[in-house]
Amino acid sequence: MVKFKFIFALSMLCFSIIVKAQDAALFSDSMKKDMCDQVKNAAQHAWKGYKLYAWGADDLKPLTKEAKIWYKKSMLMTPVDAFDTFTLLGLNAEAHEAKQLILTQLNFNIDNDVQVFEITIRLLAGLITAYELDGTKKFITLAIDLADRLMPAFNTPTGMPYRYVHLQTGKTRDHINNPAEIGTLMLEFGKLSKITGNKKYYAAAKKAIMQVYKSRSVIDLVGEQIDVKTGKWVNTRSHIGAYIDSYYEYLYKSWLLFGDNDFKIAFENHNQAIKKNLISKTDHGWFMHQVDMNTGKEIGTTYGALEAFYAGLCAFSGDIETGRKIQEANYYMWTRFNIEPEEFNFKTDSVSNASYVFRPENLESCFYMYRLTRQVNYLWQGKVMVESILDHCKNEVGFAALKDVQTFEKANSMESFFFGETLKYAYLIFAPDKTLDFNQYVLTTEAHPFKMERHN
Ligand code: DMJ
Repeated sequence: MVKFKFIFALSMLCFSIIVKAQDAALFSDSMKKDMCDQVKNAAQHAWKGYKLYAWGADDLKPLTKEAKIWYKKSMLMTPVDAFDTFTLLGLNAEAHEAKQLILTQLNFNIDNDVQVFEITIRLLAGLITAYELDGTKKFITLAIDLADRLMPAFNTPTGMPYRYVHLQTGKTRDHINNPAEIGTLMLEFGKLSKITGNKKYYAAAKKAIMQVYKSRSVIDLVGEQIDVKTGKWVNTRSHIGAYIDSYYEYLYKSWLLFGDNDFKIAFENHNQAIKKNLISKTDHGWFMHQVDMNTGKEIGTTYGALEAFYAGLCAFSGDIETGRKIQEANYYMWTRFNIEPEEFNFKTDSVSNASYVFRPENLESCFYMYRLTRQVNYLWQGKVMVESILDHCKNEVGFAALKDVQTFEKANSMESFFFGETLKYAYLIFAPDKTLDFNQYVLTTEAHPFKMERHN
């Protein structure tokens, strides 16, 4: 037993020396270029599969080689999410094909109710960025038409939107909404006001996100679900994961994009409360847990792929040290289970949801950490994460999500955010800074870059 312990300790020591040496090792320009090329090849491979088996649909189902359509008619989720990624990656032929498809086939006159949040972050954002990058007027005409069809969702007593709205009739449904789906409209609707000069979009989205802020608890946290008719919380679980995450992200980024101080004040109050109430410090880095929004009492120790975004946001908003500790936990989560699982319990070290659906947040934080610190260990982290996705998710027609990261069993899904976000961050980690200049662009929650307004 003593001998075993000695061998174990020795091998751990060797392992940590190798990791430290790797951290310090030079990551040469040709290695960066190789990573960029790998990502470009992956984007081309996935697009080829979409073209062959799902042309004109929302997504490709990579295992059955079928088209997936979200609603009654395709809204071209994949081409719209992918267009700016192709442009940034210099994949001009692919960008051209996506553009032609959008300009000739996209039409929002669909007899269906749609989820306001998903349609906004993928389509409205994608079209706005396409317009800013490419200048073709039809992109913004489509964006305005879509936004006008979504606007009835905001007609509630509180100004916080319903979750669903019918694209033809404006009929709404689902009055129990959540901070992420309410708040993560601000960049898109606000930007549309700036582009068109019509203030109604900014006003509606600001009223909605600020209403969530006004509903915060005495300890400056928000819960998981709120009734948009009454303004009452119906679920007081507080955390930085699903249903809340990008509400915080949009407060900070809305301040950056529009220079409106109300967003800054709100973000800073929340950010302090998050750091005070939600961080669990462990030997593997700092994870984030769940509490009751009113008392701050811990009610869960689940962490996962979505939560990983906060390291980047934290560093980007000025606190690099906390970002660093959380990214350490993010990377632990990734390497502990081959590829990060959707959720695991960081206290018991056990997986509670083993899927990997191409979530980009860990790569996103790695990108911010590298850009902000220039520390080469983030390039090594990026390499490990990106290569594990490319190796284990690839099939003959594209890339498939994983049902179980522990067995690498594949799932029949290739989400449009694989193009919009995952491949984009994978590329940006290694690409020259000028590919995306922090001082000129703010990335939306779906990683669509919006040009910054000049504000005083
Ligand atoms: C994306 O649609 C967005 O990043 C959203 O904020 C969260 N979910 C997915 C990616 O995980």
